Amino acid sequence: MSNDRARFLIEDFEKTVVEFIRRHGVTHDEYRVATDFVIREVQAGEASLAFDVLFEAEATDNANQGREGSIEAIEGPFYLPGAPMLEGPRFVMPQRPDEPGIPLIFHGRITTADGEPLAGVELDMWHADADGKYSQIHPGIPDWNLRGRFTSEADGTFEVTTIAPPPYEIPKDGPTGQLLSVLGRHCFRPAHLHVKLRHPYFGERTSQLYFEEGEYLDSDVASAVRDGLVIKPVLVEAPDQIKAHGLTESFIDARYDFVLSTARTASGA
Ligand code: MBD
Ligand code: FE
Repeated sequence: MSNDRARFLIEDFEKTVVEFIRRHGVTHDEYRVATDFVIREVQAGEASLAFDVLFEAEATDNANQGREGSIEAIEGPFYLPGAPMLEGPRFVMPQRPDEPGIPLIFHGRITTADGEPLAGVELDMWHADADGKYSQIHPGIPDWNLRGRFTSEADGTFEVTTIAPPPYEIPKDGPTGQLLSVLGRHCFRPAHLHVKLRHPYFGERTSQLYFEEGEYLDSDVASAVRDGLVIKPVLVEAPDQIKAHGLTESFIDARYDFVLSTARTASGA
């Protein structure tokens, strides 16, 4: 962000808040409740949770405006850089030996808008465990559990084995949970996988995939579900398929094909 842009945004933000304070006759006590909220949220380890829930989808939609290729999604508050690089040939997300949850195979293909396969794209994935908890955010989970990086193959395909995440519930006892309770909203996000893609030419893209017919798709507390991000989970029970994927029980197959492009669409500026 340039200095000019920062100055423009900060000044307009200031003006907007000043008008808001006047219009509603905000008292000093009310003002202090608001600033204390920001401090409490950070102190509670919730980072940008409340802001991401309320506003991040809006900013992400702006970023998607007029750009060709797969749309981007909100990052959310729980991404951590530096996740382990997974060892092939079969990529398996870091997990406990007794990791609860139904196995999930997430796979697909990464291409340019012209359909050229993109090899060596780094996928950096993170998601909640079967209790709806993220490692290094919620206590009692090994550091890099269900966080890992892997790469696409020469033909642009990728495949990783993990477990299916459940819907995510924002902790009700923290500042963000309290705020949502004042608003009379539930604390749930639909089940989702977070993944960032990195490529030397196309740069970094942040995606997030949801599952068709999952709970809370229509009432995501973060209002972040978009048509282009919902994938179809297919339960696979055939013993030969289970074996072929190195598994011992039925699994969910979920596919998403990424298209990377730097081009602007006709509707874009
Ligand atoms: C999450 O897991 C998340 O992705 C967002 C946006 C907000 C809260 C928890
Ligand atoms: Fe999340």
